[in-house]
Amino acid sequence: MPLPTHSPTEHALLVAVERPGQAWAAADSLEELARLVETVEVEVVGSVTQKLSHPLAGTYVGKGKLHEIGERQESLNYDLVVVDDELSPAQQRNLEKALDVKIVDRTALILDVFARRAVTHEGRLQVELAQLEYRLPRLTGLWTHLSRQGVGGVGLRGPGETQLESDRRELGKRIVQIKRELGEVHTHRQLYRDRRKSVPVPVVALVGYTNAGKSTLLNALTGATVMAEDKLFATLDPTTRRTALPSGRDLLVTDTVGFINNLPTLLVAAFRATLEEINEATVLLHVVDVTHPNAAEQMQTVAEVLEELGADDKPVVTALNKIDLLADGADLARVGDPVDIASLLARLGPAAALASNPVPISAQRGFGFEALLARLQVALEEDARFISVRLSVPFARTDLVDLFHRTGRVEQSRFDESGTTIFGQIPAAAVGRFSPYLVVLQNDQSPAQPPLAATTISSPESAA
Ligand SMILES: Nc1nc2c(ncn2[C@@H]2O[C@H](COP(=O)(O)OP(=O)(O)OP(=O)(O)O)[C@@H](O)[C@H]2O)c(=O)[nH]1
Ligand SMILES: [Mg+2]
Repeated sequence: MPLPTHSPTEHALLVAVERPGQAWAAADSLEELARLVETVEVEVVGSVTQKLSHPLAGTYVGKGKLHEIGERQESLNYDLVVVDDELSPAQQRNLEKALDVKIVDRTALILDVFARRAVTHEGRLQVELAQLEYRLPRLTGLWTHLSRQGVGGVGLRGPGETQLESDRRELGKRIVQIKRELGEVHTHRQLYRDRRKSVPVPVVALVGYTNAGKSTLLNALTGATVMAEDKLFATLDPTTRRTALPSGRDLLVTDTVGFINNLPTLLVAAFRATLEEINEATVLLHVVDVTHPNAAEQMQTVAEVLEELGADDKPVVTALNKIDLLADGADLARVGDPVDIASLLARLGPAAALASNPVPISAQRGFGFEALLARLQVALEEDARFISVRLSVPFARTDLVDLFHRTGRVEQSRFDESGTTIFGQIPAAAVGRFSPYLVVLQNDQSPAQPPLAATTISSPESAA
């Protein structure tokens, strides 16, 4: 007899707190949460939101709302409640107690989606690491749950040790073991990258919100066969393939994991090695689904994650993707016209400012690739061109000093009561980021003469 392939579907009620001034409207965030829930084959039966200045420390939502959620159980018959935030262990425990139903928070849900998607050894280890780190502070809840059901414990404890202590110890041991294994995988990957660097081929990393079309673009540009699907987090593992620039020069393109609003910090930490691919790239190719109703919020999220990764100093080319969906019929060229770039950008509102070097494309239909590659070539050439500059910043802008250290080559630096002065070289493409504190000294790559009197000079290290 064939086994049933589907377990009976679980039903979920979604819960969110709407707070003033949040980047994502609660309704939009809930819509995305619903897609994530469907990804793990759970059916959404309803949603509840509450306007609060901030979620309550005890039970996330207020008493009245809690009551409402409880009452809905009868009509909606949900099996679990999914909360659109990361809950503290206490919030989760209190909610579980008050509602007597399984509570899943946004972080656990995203971890679950990742766990389903992970295929490679490294991907699996990284997800497991994030899951264990998530569980560790929440072990108390697990234990009381188990003790309620009267399972676990017997014969498993060491002498004088509670179940909780031994569970913690086991988790801790597994975390150490995974970190060691990951360390080995990462060393291997670093070796591979170093070997790649010995032949200086420029690397472009595809970045962007999940489902924006990164893998579709990689496949179309390089003939790769990475799985591209209408699914959140279709890609978890990085893939690098070769293509050619209009000049004939080789170019490596790397596809990697997409971003999402409220990307759990634990995941970013666990995937740091994978995300390193982004930091190692010369230029970032930000793929935006410009047809998505939340394209602007998605761009903002991508900008925030890039900042968190310390990759916000890279030159960016923005691919405004999926424009075929805006061109009813075959008239792609018109949507991609220079005049219409303005209307594409207008869809993004203030987030249009984040779209540096915008190029309209359709990854699926192969439209706009020529312009895209030409723009990438310019960005790569600009990045390779360093110019000599003097930067003088007040102390309030030490962020620019950091940026200089990250993007450029510091030759000399000094500081006095008015701030910091740096002499050195930065990529021509980065000049705009330092305005209005920058003076261009020399427009070529030859090293600048030391322009400071020796007595006022300190080494970059001692000035930092
Ligand atoms: N209409 C249209 N659909 C596209 C285009 N590019 C990608 N898609 C679709 O968008 C969905 C997501 O594409 P992917 O390439 O998997 O997106 P991704 O950015 O790699 O997503 P993750 O790996 O989840 O981060 C797929 O269903 C693609 O077919 C496009 O230019 N036009
Ligand atoms: Mg992908």
